[in-house]
Amino acid sequence: MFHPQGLPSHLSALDRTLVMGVLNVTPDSFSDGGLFHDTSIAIEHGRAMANHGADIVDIGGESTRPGSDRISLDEELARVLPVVEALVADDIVVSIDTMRAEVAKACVDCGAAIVNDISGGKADPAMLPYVASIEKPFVLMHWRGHSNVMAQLTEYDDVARDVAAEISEQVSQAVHAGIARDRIVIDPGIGFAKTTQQNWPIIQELEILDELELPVLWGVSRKKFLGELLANDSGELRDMAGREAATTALSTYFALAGAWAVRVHDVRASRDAIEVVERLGRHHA
Ligand code: PMM
Repeated sequence: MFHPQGLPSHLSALDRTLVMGVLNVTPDSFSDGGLFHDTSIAIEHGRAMANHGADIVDIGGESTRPGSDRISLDEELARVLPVVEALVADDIVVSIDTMRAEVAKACVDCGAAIVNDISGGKADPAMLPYVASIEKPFVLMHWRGHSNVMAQLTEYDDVARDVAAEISEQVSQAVHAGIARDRIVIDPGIGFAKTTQQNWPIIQELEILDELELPVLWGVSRKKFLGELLANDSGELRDMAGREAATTALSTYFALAGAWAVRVHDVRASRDAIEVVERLGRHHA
């Protein structure tokens, strides 16, 4: 298990896959839409995830649901900042899930420990220079375009290899902008500019990403490709809550493969899965 530089030391000391709990402070996010929009409820939910074993709580204010439009900078800041402040005050390690440098900066200034940019620096030209100016880990996700157009951006020759090559290119740009390579975490962006079926080879051939020799974060929790896998005989997708067991099965698989972290809604289930993997001995699996 290797960690990015700049991680809080109590997390760097852990020799297991980390669990990042998802905290979407959005009225329309696809998986927990609206539930945690209210600031105080969001804060309580973040605390509950920490109590259930989340190593990191990932706070996002902008929905990335397929087809969704962007919100304003002010709206995004108003959603995330009070939640970041409250959880940081509780000594919870917070990552900020944003494509905007200004949001990243405001949250890091309030104590956020990690910047998670689903565009890997491609959406906001100020993001890479900003991240280069701080000493925090940077989660760089594979990204081809905003949520309102990504369904049209799914042409690949060999999806697992193409995604790895495009991530490698994004990493080069980040390094070129001055971000130390050893602070970067990569993420193949499951569900982003991929058809549901295209997600599977990326997961099946996950060793291709290892060639980049960077820590890997996986975000599969409750995503549509699982709903489709578990659809009923009439073709109706499995509902969100009914996708948890499949999510946990994948957390087990990623932990066995030595993933740096999994980004999940049900923190306890994935922590338990990782405990089992550790008890069995990851390296002998
Ligand atoms: N997925 C979503 C949002 N942010 N960040 C990273 N690094 N990786 C992901 O896969 C990812 C993300 C969308 O899912 P959600 O609505 O459940 O948060």
